[in-house]
Amino acid sequence: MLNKYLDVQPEVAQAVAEGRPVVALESTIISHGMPYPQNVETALQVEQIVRDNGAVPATIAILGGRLKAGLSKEEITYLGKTGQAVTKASRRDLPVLVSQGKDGATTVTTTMMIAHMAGINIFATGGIGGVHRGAETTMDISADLEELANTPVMVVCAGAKSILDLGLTLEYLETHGVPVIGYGTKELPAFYTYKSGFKVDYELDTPEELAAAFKVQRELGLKGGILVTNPIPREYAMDYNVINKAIDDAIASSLAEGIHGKETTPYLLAKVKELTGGDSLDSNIRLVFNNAALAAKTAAAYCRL
Ligand code: PSU
Ligand code: MN
Repeated sequence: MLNKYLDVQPEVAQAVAEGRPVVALESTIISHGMPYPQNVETALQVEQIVRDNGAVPATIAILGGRLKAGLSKEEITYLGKTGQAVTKASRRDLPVLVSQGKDGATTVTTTMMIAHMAGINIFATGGIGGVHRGAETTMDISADLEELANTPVMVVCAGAKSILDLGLTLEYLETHGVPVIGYGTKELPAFYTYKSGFKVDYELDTPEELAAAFKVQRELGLKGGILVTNPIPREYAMDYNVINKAIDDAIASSLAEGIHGKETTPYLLAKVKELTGGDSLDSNIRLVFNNAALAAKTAAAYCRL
């Protein structure tokens, strides 16, 4: 709370101090995950959905070298308009961005870190990073997994896109002791689809059950977070074969173009959207709304425990 580099918005700080529910939201999804203006519209609607479900939203970013927990509408609009020109900021980017007074859009990793510094323990997003396909040679494994292993924040997502190797991603989380929970499902959702062919560790069916598991994890003194995978509502899901063909084609073109490192995920997200003629964007927006509502209800349930 007393981190000298951290600015917590007054409404957020007050809710945290009074033990009221707060939900953290990331900003790479705004700058790198969706095009303008849908990114700004979505980010503002997500904040409203968090409020409608009983929690205070705290969108997180780095602005002018300050770690921000809670953004104004103007700050969200700035990130959305600047788009990919904002640095995508993972854990390794913080020292230089902050010391140089720069801006950064926070990934799942840095959003978890800053949320934790601000005393926020539940975070809603779309999809997490994970073990990329071909990681056995590229070693491309998202820092998001390591953060889940170490930082005590519950992350509510819609699973992970099959731009990743979902099996290896689950293995990595198991090795690091991160519980992977299916919300109302025993199967890992794959972001655009509610099916992936992979099982989750546990199915829990209510926000109260999610909150209780998180509470026990904290009280046992276990380090690390919990990953809640919340399937996209069926009416917004994409056709399994259509989306997987687009993902396979996107990966093939990333290899042909020699894309690597931090560019890989934004490249694949943009390519999939292009290949599906934009259909994937509507699904993407709907699943983020769904996750925001569940995270807010879970934050409220956690505060009642
Ligand atoms: N996956 C998605 N949508 C996203 C991201 C991942 O389906 O917006 C973003 C998140 O911010 C995530 C980051 O934390 O990409 C992971 O990037 P990398 O794979 O470079 O670690
Ligand atoms: Mn990577």
